[in-house]
Amino acid sequence: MSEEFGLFIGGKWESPAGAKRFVTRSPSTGEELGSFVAATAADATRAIETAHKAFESWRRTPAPKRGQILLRAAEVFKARKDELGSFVTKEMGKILPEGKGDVQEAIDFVEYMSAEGRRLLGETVPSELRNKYCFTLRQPKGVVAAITPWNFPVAIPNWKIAAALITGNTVVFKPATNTSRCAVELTRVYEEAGLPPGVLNLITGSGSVVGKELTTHPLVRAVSFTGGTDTGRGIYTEAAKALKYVHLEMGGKNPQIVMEDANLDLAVDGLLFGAYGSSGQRCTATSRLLLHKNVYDEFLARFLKRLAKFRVGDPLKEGTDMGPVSSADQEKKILEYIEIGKKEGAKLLYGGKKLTGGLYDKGFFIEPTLFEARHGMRITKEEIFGPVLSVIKISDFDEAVKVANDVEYGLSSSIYTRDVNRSFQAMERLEAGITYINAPTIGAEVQLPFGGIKNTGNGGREAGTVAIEEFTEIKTVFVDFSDRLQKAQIES
Ligand code: UN1
Repeated sequence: MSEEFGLFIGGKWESPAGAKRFVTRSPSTGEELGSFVAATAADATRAIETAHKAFESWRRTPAPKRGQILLRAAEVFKARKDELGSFVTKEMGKILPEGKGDVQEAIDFVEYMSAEGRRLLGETVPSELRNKYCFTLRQPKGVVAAITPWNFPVAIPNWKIAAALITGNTVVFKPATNTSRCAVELTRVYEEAGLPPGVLNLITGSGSVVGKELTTHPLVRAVSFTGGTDTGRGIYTEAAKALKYVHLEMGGKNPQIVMEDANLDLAVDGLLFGAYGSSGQRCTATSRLLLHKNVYDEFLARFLKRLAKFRVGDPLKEGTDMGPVSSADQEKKILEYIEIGKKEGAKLLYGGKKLTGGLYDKGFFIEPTLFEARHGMRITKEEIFGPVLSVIKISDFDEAVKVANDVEYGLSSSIYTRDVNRSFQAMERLEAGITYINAPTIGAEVQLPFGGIKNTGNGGREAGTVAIEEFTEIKTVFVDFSDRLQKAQIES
């Protein structure tokens, strides 16, 4: 029997009597990691109302004081980093160094946001009239729904939660079901840090049951979502009817361009990490290699040599390069895409199979896969979200940019070249929220904005100081100390 966990509402862990439950399991071993409440719409309503009650007092808590609580949370995350990192690895399968990296990204961001409590900058601008001041304030929106994915089960919820909390919002947190244990542990960190009751509430369970409540309830003022494009589109449409602010972070089809003058070994290292890190299950994962014809054979020879030594296995074991994919559903979808690739005539250069035998039989292990493809095939345009990379031959820089941009997404992008002019041209011309020069498509840092264009998002950014914008309203204030009626636009 798995350990049972409840919902966290109003500062209390509760297990509603007769609640339906579900378990999460390790995608490498099948081991159960906990039993969780499948929240109902009524539970979601209760969490929203509780967050709303807590809002008045939390918004009036001075932002630097809110920051102190976040700083304590960062300390607890630090103290529990190894343990939480191993929960990430156990529950979604990325290798332990990446599991710990997930937690480190949360620590970095929570620390960073704690200091924002002493800024929350507005603008002071001159008035056109005498004896009058004009400035702006940042104010919280109210109750925020954070709907988060399983691929970064600690970092991504924290991007939303810490930014929402520092700005004075209260939160209802709805994590992906298959990383509910990470979500419980994360919530406990804030509880231990002394966050007042009701300020952060956790509801576990499926999006189809509680999602509607979170996107339509009038007390929810903002919805911040990271996940699949179809779900995001649904949320956006639903929430629009209630005029809610929605922030969406969705798919990617991120290219790594390798030009003829690139440092090839560096580009090989970057590609291994970008394409197969977290088993390709990052929104920022490299899924297309756009390789210049002059170095095509040489680069692939070096890459394939490295792939032959790539170790897929137990993600908790030191030395493993890649763990399983996160679930049976993921495995099915990825294997289907591999079949699609073969049917559309892409040539399998490496991998392509589900791994079996020994420990592989207990989990969802797929070989790192490399297709030689033509631009336009489905595998070169649709997000696979797995360890499947397509290489496309390109003749020159213009073609590389054209192919890179000819997809519906625009999250991350990368170019390997030693030509400084080309690097700057790439920065300008690649249609993506993020461009790396001589580095892989993954590895964003929290003090910079994160997000994408086209169908990756709806215009907002997470992380960096722009994260503050996501969760605040701007109040414009005019202070007239002339003691008479002054008429803007009319008086001179
Ligand atoms: C994601 O895949 O949704 O840049 C987030 C990176 C990580 C964050 C990825 N720091 O790959």
